[in-house]
Amino acid sequence: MVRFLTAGESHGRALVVILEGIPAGLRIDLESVTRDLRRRQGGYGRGRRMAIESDRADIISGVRAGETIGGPIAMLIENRDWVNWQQTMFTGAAAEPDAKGAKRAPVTRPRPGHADLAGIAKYGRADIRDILERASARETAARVAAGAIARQLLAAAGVRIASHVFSIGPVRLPDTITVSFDQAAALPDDSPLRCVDEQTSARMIEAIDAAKAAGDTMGGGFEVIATGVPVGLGSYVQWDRKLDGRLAQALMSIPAIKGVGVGLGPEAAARPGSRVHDEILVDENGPQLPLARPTNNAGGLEGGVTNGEDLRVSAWMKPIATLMKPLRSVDLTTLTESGAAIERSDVCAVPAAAVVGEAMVALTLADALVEKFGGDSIPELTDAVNGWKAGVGERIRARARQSTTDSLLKK
Ligand code: EPS
Repeated sequence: MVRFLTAGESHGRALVVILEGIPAGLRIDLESVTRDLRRRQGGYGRGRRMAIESDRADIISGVRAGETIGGPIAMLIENRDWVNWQQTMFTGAAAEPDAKGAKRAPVTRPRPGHADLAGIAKYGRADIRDILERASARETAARVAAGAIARQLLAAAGVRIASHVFSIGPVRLPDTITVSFDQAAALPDDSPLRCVDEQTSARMIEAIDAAKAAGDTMGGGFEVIATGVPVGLGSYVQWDRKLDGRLAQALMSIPAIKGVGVGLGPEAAARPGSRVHDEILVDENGPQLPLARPTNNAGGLEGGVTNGEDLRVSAWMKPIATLMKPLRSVDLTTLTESGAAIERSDVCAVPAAAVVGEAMVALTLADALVEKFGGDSIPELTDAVNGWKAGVGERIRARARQSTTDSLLKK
């Protein structure tokens, strides 16, 4: 089982992640972890915080001389901003005598759409900061570090992952454009919108600028594509083994994600079956099965099981809950109406969420891969994957040869 836990507050000292279940013998490329962290920090519409941070993960366990050794991998990502918060975010009974930064007043006016109100009621806290620090999307940096390791495990099994943004607010990539894995993978790391179409990107930037000028925020949608996925990950035999359900949970757990789709997603409900389901044709040169699918509306999943086509999952993000022109709220110290609190924030973080989406898909696929192929070391795992990929199509061919022979003998 590949699983992970994160810890850390947005303005605390650091984020921590523990990733468990990665087999021994995986060469770790730390540079590509840093690269994913940097991609997550980018995107048009981010706030001033991202100019402060320059995320880097320090590996503190589970790796020796550049290779995993089978134990839990712990990583630490420092918050550079911590120096400005030491008078507010200390863990002792009082701030250290040399603590830096301003002493901030408690936050008392919950932001509609944020975890503020539900959190304060649930945990019985007086200062909304106790809620927002952990509910902050800063936590997703830790997921991306874990996801970067999962991605390296998947690469050893021939699986690659990329993402692209298809909508910001009302601006959408035209329906006529279907984005291939290669197009998404070719997006430059510093692509402002992670959108494959230049004209649409320009309109997306305009929409974000307009929201910013109005003191408002913008959501949108992104798609994650995985290629080279072995046939047969996940299962239909029990509800919690369906890979589409597991991917949906992983993506829905990203802050502000309000909907997830597989393949065509909700659009499938508006079409007749003849325009949804992907026909099955014979193709002796198919990569895993001796078959071809002329379309991939199913997004590589049928019955909650991978079918060998590219895996395609989408997620829709609501606009960020901190508005510079605040919505009505209540000051909880006086129970009087008052504008919601304004915290420094982003106007739009959909491109960053797409990178987090890649990480969550990588972690979910790594778990499904290790579940099916097992193995405590990378050679064991890759032998099993390669044996399976070579054999799964051959078994279908052999069965077809057998039934042809059987029916000839019967005649
Ligand atoms: C966030 C608010 C902003 C974002 C932050 C998420 O942070 P701050 O309050 O420090 O300005 O920049 O995102 C990150 C720090 C990050 O690393 O993505 C929030 O309230 O969720």
